Amino acid sequence: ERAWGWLAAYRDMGYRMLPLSLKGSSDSLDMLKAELAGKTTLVLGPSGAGKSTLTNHLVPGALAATREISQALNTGKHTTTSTTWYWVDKEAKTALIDSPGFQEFGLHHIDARHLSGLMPDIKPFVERCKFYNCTHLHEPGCGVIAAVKSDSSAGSISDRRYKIYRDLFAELDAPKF
Ligand SMILES: Nc1nc2c(ncn2[C@@H]2O[C@H](COP(=O)(O)OP(=O)(O)OP(=O)(O)O)[C@@H](O)[C@H]2O)c(=O)[nH]1
Ligand SMILES: [Mg+2]
Ligand SMILES: [Zn+2]
Repeated sequence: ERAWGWLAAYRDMGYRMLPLSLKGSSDSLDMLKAELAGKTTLVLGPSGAGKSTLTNHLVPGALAATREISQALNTGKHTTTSTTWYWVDKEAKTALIDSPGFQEFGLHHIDARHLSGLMPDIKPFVERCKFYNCTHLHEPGCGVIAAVKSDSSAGSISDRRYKIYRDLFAELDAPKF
């Protein structure tokens, strides 16, 4: 329930969410199958997220190795070490690509000043900023900061998303050497 709540900001941005439980039967897998039909899909996520488990559910005979997540670290163990293309159907129209889990998702090709324009929930408020080169971190008259403080559900930005903006900005703005 908590994870579903965290994802509300993404649902509001128009991303479709399918909750899946791969242990025990689930109807949601049928919805996913319908969604993937006729497409090539790359399965992405941190180690231990269940990418190979999902692959084995969708591709009978895939025999992709899966492993318990580390009790000590509560993270995956990088069980999958190479990227593999599987055909889901005999007609070879639907494909699934299982991939090794990532530890870090690099956005280093992005300029910190362009970040706000790339976040769909933050972008609409940028035009309300007083300064054209606003970083949305501390400036007076910032439309983004106003939207974070706003209570209205329509014209607002969630605290969690704004924190992600600030963390990414700091990371992208840090000296590279
Ligand atoms: N309870 C539960 N456990 C799951 C689910 N999906 C996967 N698991 C378990 O999570 C563990 C890790 O799953 P994997 O499929 O190996 O994860 P992965 O994303 O392929 O990991 P890497 O190959 O290391 O990137 C296994 O013990 C799975 O049985 C799920 O929906 N529910
Ligand atoms: Mg795997
Ligand atoms: Zn601003």
